[in-house]
Amino acid sequence: MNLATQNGVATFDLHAYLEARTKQVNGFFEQWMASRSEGVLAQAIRHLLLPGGKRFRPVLAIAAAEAVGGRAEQALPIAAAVELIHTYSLIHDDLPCMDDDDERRGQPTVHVAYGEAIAVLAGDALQAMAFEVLTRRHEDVSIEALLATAHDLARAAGDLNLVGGQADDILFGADDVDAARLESVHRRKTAALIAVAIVGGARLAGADVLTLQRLQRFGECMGLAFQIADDLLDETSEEVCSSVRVLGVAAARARCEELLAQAFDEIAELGECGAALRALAEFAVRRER
Ligand code: GRG
Repeated sequence: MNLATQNGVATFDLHAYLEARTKQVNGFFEQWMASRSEGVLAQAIRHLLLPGGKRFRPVLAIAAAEAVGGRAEQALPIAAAVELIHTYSLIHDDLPCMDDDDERRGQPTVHVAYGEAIAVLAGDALQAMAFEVLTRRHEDVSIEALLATAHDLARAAGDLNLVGGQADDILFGADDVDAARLESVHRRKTAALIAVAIVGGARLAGADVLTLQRLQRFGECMGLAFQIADDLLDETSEEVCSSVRVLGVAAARARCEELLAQAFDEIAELGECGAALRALAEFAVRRER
């Protein structure tokens, strides 16, 4: 376990954990993408996928597998698949017909660098690639767990969650959004994908049903808190579904803390094995990027 010492007390070293697991995820993508073509579409995909962002979702999948006694390698299929869906959603979200953003992670967005048509296709390809990487042959992972995880990922990415949440986000006017509708959009647009990373990682590592149910609730609370923290980082945003616009800064902060406490409660049974997941949940709420 990654332990550091603070005032003589052992604490979880999140920095070292994030660095090691992110390296593992990046190594996986580098190797996997090396086997793809060198054409414009592959370049557009690489543009956002490599070197990538925080890799928060894949690291969560790995942490969940390890929390239930499994190994990082068992979680890699869902870790990679969720990151591919996340990457596609960012490419499409930046398009002129959606948020119309020119920059992401300090770089030109994919449509600025490669044109709108290629950006749409890069997103489409990434969505299919997610299921390709998840469902190929894996050692040490049961077919039943893979099938259930593929089903969960399809639900998290489709009309019921990611795309449905995005549609409501676009369709709602400022007067339509109260606290309940805000949370419903955030649940579907952000929390569902985070939860499927966690539950998928644990399921592929062989977790029992009760643990999976707890991890699902943990993921939902943490995913919601992650989105509120994101809104707090962008305090001046006029977005219709911004927590700061709908709730105000103080209430958004309070809700974030409440969700973090609830998330901790959900995985209390994991004890020391849940140290990485707790540290990641705390990071989701207190991060500065
Ligand atoms: C276009 C189908 C479709 C969906 C778009 C995910 C999404 C829905 C839009 C992206 C914009 C956004 C603010 C989404 C909420 C989720 C979120 C906080 C994304 C940012 O995730 P990070 O912080 O990003 O993990 P990095 O860059 O670190 O990967």
